[in-house]
Amino acid sequence: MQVTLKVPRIHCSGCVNTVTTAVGKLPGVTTVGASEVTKEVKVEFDPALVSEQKIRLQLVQVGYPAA
Ligand SMILES: [Cu+2]
Repeated sequence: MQVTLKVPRIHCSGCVNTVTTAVGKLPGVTTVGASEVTKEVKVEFDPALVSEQKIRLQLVQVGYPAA
């Protein structure tokens, strides 16, 4: 399953690293693609192990809430 989230606070490659690391370490997340240009985070995940809600919660916890 794939979801694309808009994360307005991503503004540089440091933010991209923070977001990619935080979401990437969630069990069940297979791929994370973040961009400071589009301010989007594309996440591929196994819905049996993780949910969009958990991904959103993780983003909030590292200071990058999705819109
Ligand atoms: Cu930044």
